[in-house]
Amino acid sequence: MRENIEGRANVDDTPELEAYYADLDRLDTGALWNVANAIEPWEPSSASVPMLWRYNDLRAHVLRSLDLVTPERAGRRVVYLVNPGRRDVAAAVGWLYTGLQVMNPGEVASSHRHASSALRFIMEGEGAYTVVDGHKITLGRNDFVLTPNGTWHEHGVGPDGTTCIWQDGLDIPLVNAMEANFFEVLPGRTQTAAHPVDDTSASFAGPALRPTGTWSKPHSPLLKYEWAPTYAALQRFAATNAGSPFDGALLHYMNPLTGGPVMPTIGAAMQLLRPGEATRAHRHTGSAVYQCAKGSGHSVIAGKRFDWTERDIFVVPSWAWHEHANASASDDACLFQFNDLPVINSLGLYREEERPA
Ligand code: 1HN
Repeated sequence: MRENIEGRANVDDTPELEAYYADLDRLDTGALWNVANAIEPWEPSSASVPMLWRYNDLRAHVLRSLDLVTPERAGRRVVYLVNPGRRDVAAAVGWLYTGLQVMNPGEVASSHRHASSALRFIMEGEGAYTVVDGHKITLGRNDFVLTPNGTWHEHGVGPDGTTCIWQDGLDIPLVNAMEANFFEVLPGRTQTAAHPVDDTSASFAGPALRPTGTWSKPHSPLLKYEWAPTYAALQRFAATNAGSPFDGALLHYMNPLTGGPVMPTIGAAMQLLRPGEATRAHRHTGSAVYQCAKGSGHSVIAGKRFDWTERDIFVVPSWAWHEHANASASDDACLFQFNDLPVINSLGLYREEERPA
């Protein structure tokens, strides 16, 4: 029985209509009323399912790849996370890709650039670095680094370092959906460092101070957001502000020149849940990939509970109800996230609701 709702398609099949549809199909056309309800849903209905990947389950398999492939042969040694509803586009959620990359001391993953934007969040190991458009950036635990759209980038671990694992985040599925992706390999494999090490941090990570000069690129000139100042800022914020009932104390990583997101297509944030803090549920358009950077707790996503601890990765699909809770009564818990909110916002598609009590 079809419900007869005014303004929604409600046409019964008759032999005449069946014949008509067959004729339209032969002309590579179709009757809108047969698909209108599907292509114009009442509200977003994500193909992505809420997921959590336990680091404890993944880590050994990530390390196994060290003996199986080289960065030379594989390009990047990465185990990527597949959402069962988004396998066809290699997304972890929505139009966002994520994976775990591993490198041994002394290895280099050669330079390339692409139209998709990327980020890294450092999970373990010492001595990792990334070179972005000639800027060499040293990477430590819980540091967040950008390799924006079109920038040459290579990674490595110094000979005195240890095996390093980091999370990659990219908008590859989105850029492919837009049929706008390009990929190039740098002749000669590696860039020559054109600037002092960590110079973008020296220039742009000051306390709300910026150097003279202009910057015309659409991404943040600050390429690395270090953990220590991020955590210190979160602690100060959490001690003096109520924060959000839905997110606790959440700070957005920002382009220091605009106050806006770090890249045009990917936003990122770090949130702190105070000891014992449990947030209220809300839902909004836009997808997010989370990594627990500190502590432990759980999130309820679309009615399903996911317990997380340090380094676990989970996803919140667009328009899914979600709430977070810190498991500890004495320690704070921190969640890193990257999301597609810059795209959602710039297209005027942001919508948010709190769950009725
Ligand atoms: C990429 O460039 C990296 O630079 C990692 O480390 C993962 C996945 C898809 C496409 C490009 C990297 C990637 C990627």
